[in-house]
Amino acid sequence: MKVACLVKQLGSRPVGWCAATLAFDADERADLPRDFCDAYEGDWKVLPNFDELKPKKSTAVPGFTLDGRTRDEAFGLRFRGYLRVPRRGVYKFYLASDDGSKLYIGKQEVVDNDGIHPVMERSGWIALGAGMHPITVTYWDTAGDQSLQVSYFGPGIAKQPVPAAVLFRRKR
Ligand SMILES: [Ca+2]
Repeated sequence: MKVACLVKQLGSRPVGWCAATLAFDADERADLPRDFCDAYEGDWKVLPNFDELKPKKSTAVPGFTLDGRTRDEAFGLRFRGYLRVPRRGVYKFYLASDDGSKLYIGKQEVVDNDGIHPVMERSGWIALGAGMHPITVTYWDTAGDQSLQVSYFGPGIAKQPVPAAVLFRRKR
């Protein structure tokens, strides 16, 4: 596979392949995920399983920001939507967070930056087909400072924060 060779040349371990592209018709698409960000409250030591928790609030924040949180300590956020990538290729995703965070494309965990720590960046690679891919970012903070930045790098895309303009939801 060409893409696998590229990853090998880059000297990084690929975390998985996501060749399947979720195709949306243009009229099935809406720009802003209205329930893009679910906010939770709890005093955890690692990222919780948000599937087992009831969110306190769901909001349509513009991208991966902490604006949807309900308080400044002992809280968690889960962002879920679809990411549009323009070209087939290998993409690198970065999470810089205080405290912990993870990023998934589909069910594939691409970046694991969990743990209690000051702002720290970790990254991971994944091969993506052009089009829409389900993206999930989970984040939590126990105390003190809090921050989250989700960035990516790929064919024709210099490393930059993932902009809200490439995030979508399906119309219901
Ligand atoms: Ca903190």
